[in-house]
Amino acid sequence: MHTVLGSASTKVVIGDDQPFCVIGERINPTGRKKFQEQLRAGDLSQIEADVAAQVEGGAHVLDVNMGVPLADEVDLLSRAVRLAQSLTDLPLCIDSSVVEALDAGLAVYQGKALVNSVTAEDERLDAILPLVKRYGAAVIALPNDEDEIPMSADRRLELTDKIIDTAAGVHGIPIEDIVIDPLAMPIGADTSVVGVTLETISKIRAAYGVNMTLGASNVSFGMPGRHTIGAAFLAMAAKCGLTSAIMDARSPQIVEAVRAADLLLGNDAWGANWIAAHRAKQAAG
Ligand code: THG
Repeated sequence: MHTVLGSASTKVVIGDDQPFCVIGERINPTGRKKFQEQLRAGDLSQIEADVAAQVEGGAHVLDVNMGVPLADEVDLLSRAVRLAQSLTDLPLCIDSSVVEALDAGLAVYQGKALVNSVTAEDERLDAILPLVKRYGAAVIALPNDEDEIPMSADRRLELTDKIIDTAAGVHGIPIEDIVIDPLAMPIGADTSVVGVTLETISKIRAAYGVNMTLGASNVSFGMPGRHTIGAAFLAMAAKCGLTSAIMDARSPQIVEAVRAADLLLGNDAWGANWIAAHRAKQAAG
């Protein structure tokens, strides 16, 4: 199953026979006080450095999130999408919980975007899926509903079923344009939560074969050695069937972990990508 994203000039394919897709998480003010203040003042200039660092780090897609308290997210997100597209040919993942902001971002986007995200809540499905369909985008969907973030893989599977029925069956969105987020939680809060995520990935892969992505940084939140944890997690998740992650593309440790996972899982014929990346690193000194 291939999810094809695009900018005006570049296509990116997510799939289990493709290199693991790195979605750079960095154009996001969460936890960044200075960036938040700049955005509140209408200054988007930090985005230039964030785009450059993630392209340099090997991102395939860039997530753009302008969730700043007390700011006009509709205006910020549409400006950020235009700015990011003027700086890079990589496709974008438009990340907001505000429906009007998603709409504004999609309206100015050139190409086929990834919408981040919808949940299994009826109200969210009704509001967001028509946008996805109208703009011909792909969408990330999270299997939680108004009642709960389920802590069992089987309940997440039931909600995935509801999402796919609604998106594909009711709204006519091609199943390959539905990317499920199996929900990654902090290991520091409860050491059983990542096992549930891995089980969810395996079960969704077996039942639907759809592409999946998740917020990889969630797993290591609050722990020391975040990148080591992220690297180990992503390699395991790739083996279970995860085909993409929203992750810190500036971290060589986690980016190299997914490139190594490609090689080890047979998604890097002759190790060509692995060896080319090694040579490029040597050449760069
Ligand atoms: N699933 C989906 N989308 C998502 C998430 C998810 N989008 C948002 C988030 N989770 C993924 N993006 C980020 C972005 C930044 C950080 C984590 C996840 C992060 N920021 C540092 C922090 O808060 O410590 C900021 C560090 C700094 O000061 O620079 O960790 O799960 N579908």
